[in-house]
Amino acid sequence: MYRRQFLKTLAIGAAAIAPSTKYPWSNEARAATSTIDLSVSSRVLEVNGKAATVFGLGTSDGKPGLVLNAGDDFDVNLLNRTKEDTLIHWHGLTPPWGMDGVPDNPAKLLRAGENRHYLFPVGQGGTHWMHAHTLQEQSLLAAPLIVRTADDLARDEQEVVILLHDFSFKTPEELLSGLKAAGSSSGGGMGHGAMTGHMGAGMEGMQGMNGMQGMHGQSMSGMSMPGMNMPDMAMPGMMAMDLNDIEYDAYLANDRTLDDPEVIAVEKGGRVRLRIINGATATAFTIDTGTLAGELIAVDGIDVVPVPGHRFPVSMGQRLDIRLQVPPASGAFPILALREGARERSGVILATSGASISKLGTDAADNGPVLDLALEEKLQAVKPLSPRAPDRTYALTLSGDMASYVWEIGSADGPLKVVTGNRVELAMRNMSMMAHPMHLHGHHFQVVAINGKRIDGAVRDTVLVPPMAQVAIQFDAPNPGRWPFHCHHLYHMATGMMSFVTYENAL
Ligand SMILES: [Cu+2]
Repeated sequence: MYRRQFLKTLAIGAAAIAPSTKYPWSNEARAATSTIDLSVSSRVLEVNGKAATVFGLGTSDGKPGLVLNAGDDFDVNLLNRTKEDTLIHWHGLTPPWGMDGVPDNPAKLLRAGENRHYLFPVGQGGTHWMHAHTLQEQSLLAAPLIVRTADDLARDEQEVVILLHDFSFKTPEELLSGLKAAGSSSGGGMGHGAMTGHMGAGMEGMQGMNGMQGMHGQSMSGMSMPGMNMPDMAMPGMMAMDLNDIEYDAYLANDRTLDDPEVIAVEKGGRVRLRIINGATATAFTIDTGTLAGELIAVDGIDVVPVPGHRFPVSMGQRLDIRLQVPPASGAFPILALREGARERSGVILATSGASISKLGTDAADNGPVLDLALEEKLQAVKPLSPRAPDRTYALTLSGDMASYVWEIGSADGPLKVVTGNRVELAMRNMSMMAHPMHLHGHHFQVVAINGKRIDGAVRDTVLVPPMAQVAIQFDAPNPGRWPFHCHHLYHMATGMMSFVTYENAL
């Protein structure tokens, strides 16, 4: 194929481009005829010129992540090569409950040196990922899990996988205790952590979003303005929309900062499919494709009716597949991830042969946009759920006590119980000042309402519920278990924003 020949024979201008060979995620998927060895290991990474010991997660040949073919088995032997107990969750796949990877639910942690075999259908294709469901996620225990369809393989399109992360030289335990201490000393939540998300910062981000309306027609209509649509919450001191809990030391794209970004060789006039994974634990981003026109074709690995644009929000746990057309002339095309409500950014550079690449700083001139539901409202699943009245509906309230840094999912309808074959609706209302990307394990759901308006939205596995917003999702229940339903902000989850959907017929 032309694409493959191009990739093999590409002559790189010696000094202009240093192509990365570190990320072989664009290699051919291996035939799933035998068990794949996948190891959790320890590795040393250089961040901001300093050495950092982090986790690695990859195959025995040293390659990070997994690339599989849709319809094959997920036939994996997971080996813990570290000195710590750990376990891996397959985010986006729908394994049987026993193989889901949340410690003691029900599987035990994998001890040092121990290995465990996983075997289940990998399902339809998509951009997925895998990560520890523990604080180890902060120490980069995460990797892409790409499942390609036959159509993906036949398409003349270059695949570029981008795994985003937030990085700190502090341990996750230190970060968590810092959040709790700052919360309890602030007497009401103002100023806990490194609060960069006061309304001022938020408003700048919103103006940024305003400015992009012309580009892809997003409106501010879906923006939930904290405090403004809740007149009975007249608390002037609480006008802070808390965007970022933690000031990180770096924001990484494929393990690198924009001071030394990955440069990915692309073909003049070629087509690129970005597979973007927000593996950050506590940071939302907006993807900015710069001068290249983008087309969003899938969210959380599941196809949507394409949406053109240059900027696309991606919260923690979520994935975006964006198709790009590279122009026929040579050039360098940064694909940036803008930190929400702040100036930091990360990203990679796509570059054709002969392109000169100018240095990009890690800080932008303006704050990144504040994430809202404007895009979510427009998304339409290519294959929606069949229309059906839910058998069970649960009204859920997302809330938090910033002072003690305790987060909660409350249900007005009791514990989340379902029976195999049910259609279930979860109607969430966020009564806190932080956004919560809500993730359901073991299932894909469809977004069916936003702020009270019914939609035939995206099918996905993680949906953002901004402050004071309401989002309802529906899913069918074919997969017995006690399935985690939680916020994908690691520290919200660790401090209580975790619940379970339990199949009462099967446990
Ligand atoms: Cu949260």
